[in-house]
Amino acid sequence: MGVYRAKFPSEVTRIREDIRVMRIRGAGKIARAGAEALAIAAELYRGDDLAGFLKYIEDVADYVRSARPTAVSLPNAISYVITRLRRAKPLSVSEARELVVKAARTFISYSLRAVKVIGELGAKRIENGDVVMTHCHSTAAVSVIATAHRMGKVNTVYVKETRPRMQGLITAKALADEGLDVILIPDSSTRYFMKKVNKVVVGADTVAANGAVVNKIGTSLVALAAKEARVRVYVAAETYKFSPMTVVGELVPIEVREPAEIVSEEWLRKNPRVEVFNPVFDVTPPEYIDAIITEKGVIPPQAAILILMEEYGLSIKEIVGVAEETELKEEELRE
Ligand code: RUB
Repeated sequence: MGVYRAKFPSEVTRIREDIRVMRIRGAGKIARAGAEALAIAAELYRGDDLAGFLKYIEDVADYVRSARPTAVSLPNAISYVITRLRRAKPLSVSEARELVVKAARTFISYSLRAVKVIGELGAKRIENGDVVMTHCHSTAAVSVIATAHRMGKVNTVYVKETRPRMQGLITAKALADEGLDVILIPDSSTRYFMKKVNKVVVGADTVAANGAVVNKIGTSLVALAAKEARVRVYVAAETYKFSPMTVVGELVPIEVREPAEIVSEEWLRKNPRVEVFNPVFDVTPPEYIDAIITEKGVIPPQAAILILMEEYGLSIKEIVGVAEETELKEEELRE
């Protein structure tokens, strides 16, 4: 990445670094920060060579997109801006710059509005007196819980601490500030507390075409415990968290972070025979999810493909065509 760094304004490299080291975190926030980085890069571009500008913006896009691998919201936000620029075929740098800035700002305000709408739609699924459990820190999930609280439906929320980065503390503070009674619990107590809970509300980094949800590691265990206890599981996710690549069978890459998030480097040095593995997201299959709350409506996870068809203008024929082609290729490979 050193090659890139010299080329881009420090404001852009700072945003990418903030995403990488998780000073900016959560799928919605990193998507908005990615779009903002493109707008800043466009605004700070000096020169009047259109081809040079277009190449530069594509390079910034690649650079920012690679900050973290799992949340599809980041590449989707970048694509939102870049496809609008490509489609418009601008004739000058100033026109191209304006297109980038406008598309980025449109994405950001859409995203912020979506979180609010999700709060309102999700709160309708919460019943009076519900006790909620949540995991990690999701702005969309907090929006649902806080809105339901303002409507007088929820008072108590169990918040998992979410090791190793303890994002549960951010959620606990946000919901306590909203006036909820917050009980912060260790991750390992999920099943123990599930019997006191009526609803689980979590966020998503990526929703696959089959309705599987990729979210903070441990989400799938919450869903498993909820299923056993017959507790409903809701996922709050804006539509730009749905992954178009999964339509053609691409797997969602799961980020693995440094061992130092789990144990100190000193401890590792003293115990050289111990290996640490720190995957930070997991996949919850659609069967464990009751509904996905999007800004466009509340859908069963199996309807995720419909969101993708609408978002990307794919027809059933195209999707089936792609699936058939993939199967054919696999058969060819087997022969
Ligand atoms: C954050 C996380 C959140 C989703 C949704 O992981 O898993 O549940 O990103 O968040 P990390 P939001 O802390 O590793 O980024 O609803 O805010 O988009």
